[in-house]
Amino acid sequence: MNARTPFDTNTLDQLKAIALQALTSSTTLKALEDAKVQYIGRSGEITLLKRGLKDISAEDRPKTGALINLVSQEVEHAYAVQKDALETADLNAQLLSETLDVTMPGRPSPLGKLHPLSVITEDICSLFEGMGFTVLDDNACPEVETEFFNFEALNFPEDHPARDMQDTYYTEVASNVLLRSQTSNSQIRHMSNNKPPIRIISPGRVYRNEEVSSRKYVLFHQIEGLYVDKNVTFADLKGTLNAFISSLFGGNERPTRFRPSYFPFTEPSAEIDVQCLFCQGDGCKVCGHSGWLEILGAGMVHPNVLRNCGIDPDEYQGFAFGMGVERLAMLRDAVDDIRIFYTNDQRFLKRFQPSI
Ligand code: 2NL
Repeated sequence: MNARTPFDTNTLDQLKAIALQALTSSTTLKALEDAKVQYIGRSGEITLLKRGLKDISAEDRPKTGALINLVSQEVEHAYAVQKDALETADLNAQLLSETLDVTMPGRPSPLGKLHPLSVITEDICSLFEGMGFTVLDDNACPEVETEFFNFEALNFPEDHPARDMQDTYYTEVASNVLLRSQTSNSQIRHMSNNKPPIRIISPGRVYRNEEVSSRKYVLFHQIEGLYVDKNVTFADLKGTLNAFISSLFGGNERPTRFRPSYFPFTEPSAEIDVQCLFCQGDGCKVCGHSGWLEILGAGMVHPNVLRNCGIDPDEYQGFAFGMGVERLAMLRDAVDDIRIFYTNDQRFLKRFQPSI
């Protein structure tokens, strides 16, 4: 009996057609792998046919073997082609989903700004630095201070009204401990520890027990300045402050007016007005129709103050001055209510230019 011929070429063609169909219609790599396993995997239908060759007569084996190999190669090729196509499609889909349009505008991240009080404080300090003054580190000086550094060293008489409970915040720590009402404490400490020549600027926060209004608040910022050396005169004071005022308000020389005044810590003392920035002296609501705005207090350091700090007033003289930062910012930036500086109202803060 002839060895059986399990292969009928029609069956082989059908198997090939089914396998090719299964592979080429796979739309995912998973389906493709499943089809591969089913037909040309280790126990796949075509693989099994190859294994069956050993049962075929030696006579038919080469021909049948060649046929099966041909089919197997075709199916392998179809698998490789489809695999390549699906992998390329997957990659394209991935690239598409990860596409970045580098020309798209970025999401804006709001820029922080320095507070207007910080801006004007820096402006003022750097103007004085340009004239040889050194800015004292406000963090190095206490805001909770003793009566000695806030009043006594500054030649305030014991019964001076500024020492009164109405103006100064006293603490419950001790009867002589208070919140400083001016930054002079910083300068007193500096003068006590350093020898002339002394040229310093002391910015900082000060407290006064005021009735709150659009012009007054219970805290404000002050910048004081002090120059102690041999042969310092009132002319030096005038020259320095006139130069400062013109630089701060910009442009040409601004007319100023020095009026006699009184402070316990300076003698003689003056209050300094600048010609109104809004009406140029013609008179308006801001300057109360006087044409002048008061912006500074100043004077020659009182001999008692120098003495209190261990400096001989016969050898050294000095001038000193002080200004309210809020008041200057209100004038320069046209702000009509001091309280707005402390509310963190974004509509107000956004008026000012980004500082970084
Ligand atoms: C002000 C007016 C002033 C001073 C402050 C001062 C400091 C020392 C000695 C002498 Cl250590 N004087 N400071 C002088 C005159 C005026 O401040 O701030 N008005 C708002």
